[in-house]
Amino acid sequence: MTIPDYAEKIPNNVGLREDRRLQRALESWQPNFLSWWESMGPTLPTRDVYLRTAIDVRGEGWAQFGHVPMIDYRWGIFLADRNPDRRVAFGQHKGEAAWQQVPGEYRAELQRLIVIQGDTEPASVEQQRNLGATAPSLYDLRNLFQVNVEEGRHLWAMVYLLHAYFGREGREEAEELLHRNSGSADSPRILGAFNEETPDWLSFFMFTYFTDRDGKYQLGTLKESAFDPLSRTCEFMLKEEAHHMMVGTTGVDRVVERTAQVMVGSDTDDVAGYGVIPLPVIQKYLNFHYSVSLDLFGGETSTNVANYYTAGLKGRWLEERRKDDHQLRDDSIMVDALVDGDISQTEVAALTGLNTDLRREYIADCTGGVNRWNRILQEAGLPQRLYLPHVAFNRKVGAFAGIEASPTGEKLPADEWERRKGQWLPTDTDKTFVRSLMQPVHERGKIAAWVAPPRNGINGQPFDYDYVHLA
Ligand code: BYC
Repeated sequence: MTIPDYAEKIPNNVGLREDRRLQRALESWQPNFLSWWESMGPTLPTRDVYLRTAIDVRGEGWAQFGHVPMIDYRWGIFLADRNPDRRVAFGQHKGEAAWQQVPGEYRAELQRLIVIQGDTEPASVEQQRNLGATAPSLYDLRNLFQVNVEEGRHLWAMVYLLHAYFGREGREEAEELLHRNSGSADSPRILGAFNEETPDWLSFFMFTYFTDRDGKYQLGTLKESAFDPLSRTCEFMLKEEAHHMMVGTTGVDRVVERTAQVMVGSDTDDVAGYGVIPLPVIQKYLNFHYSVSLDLFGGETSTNVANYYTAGLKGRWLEERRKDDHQLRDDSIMVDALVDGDISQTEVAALTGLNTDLRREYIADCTGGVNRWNRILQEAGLPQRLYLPHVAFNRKVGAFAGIEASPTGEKLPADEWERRKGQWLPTDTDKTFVRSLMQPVHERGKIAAWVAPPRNGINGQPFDYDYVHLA
């Protein structure tokens, strides 16, 4: 079961060959996926790319590297190994054997969770489709494409579940995943952040830091699911996701590092004229991507999430390490709220506050990135620091959706927000400036002037390796 079969049209470790109906259904979805990839995937023509392909689900040697034309990438279906003794770790079914099939009473909710997760994967490929044309180096270009093919594989992961466990409705949802498009007026992607543009590489690094990190946390909670195939799928996706996070973390590191170098070298904060991105602009991009990613966790209180938890569909981050009864019927939690119109907190049942619980885990993780970027500034001898804006800043979902707040958490009247928002969020001028720096560097071993080179190459290769052959 665990060794993927690469002789198959669809590489997989789920024994697809033994289930002809399912195999035929997925094989008829495959050309639709490929035509979606051709029309909505990366636009820069390439001959081949140095890509990682999953070949096993276990241990160190789970992937192999090699130059492959992207369209020939072996998108496959890989689930982590099954633990035959696995038990449900939380909710009303705690202690029962994990489910190998979808219980009828939870069909609609599970399908909805899988569709929402599945919808984000192709959305991000669509958002990033034009970035190849302005890549700062071949190393970065290769990382972009690696992220893209793996998001494509994550779509396959969700489509497999829809086809295998949700019958005709599941197959219809799988088609819809290819028909909705990021930013489309008629049929947009489901969640807000996935309809925003990723027009430049600073946005890409911020997206892979902040928005992919939401993916890490949501996949972490679905990995706890009582529905074992979903759990095993997410477990393997998280392995691939670590690279996406590395691209974001080190991408922002390298932007901050380069800006700091020029600030020190030219003895000024006003470095736009030197062809690097000023710290206040980096902060505005951070503010934007962080706040739209906070929205992805849903409302501070949600009966949906309480039901998902009680039913065993979606757990908490690191559920099994939590020291409580894993049912939470009598527990409470403080959540962010508007109290008498003021930004404050209120106590609610722990179950309805689970989106807040997950968002807090995420925020703590994001703090790690900011500390890291501030260390770069500190080591350069600079007094400036980056920060995470307040949770009420620029929110469109949840308790603070109806108000405006500054990055330090003061509630603002609408007219003051309108007047001052350009200090905190990227303005058209900022975006035009950042875009003006995005001149492609597609030459081996060279890099754009606004970003520092990486400390390490990919898979032990040097920075000046021929990571991508353009067409
Ligand atoms: N935009 O009850 P509430 C990733 C809707 S990223 C628009 O608080 P709930 C990736 C909500 O659907 C991870 N609508 O929500 C990253 C609900 O609608 P209905 C993706 C939103 O259900 C980078 C209503 O508002 N995975 O993998 O508790 C690259 C009330 O909301 C938004 C998942 O999200 C929004 N931002 O929580 C590639 C996991 N937020 O029912 C990939 C699956 C909420 O009233 N999804 N709404 O029509 C879930 O767990 C939950 O559905 C959510 C929302 C956390 C998204």
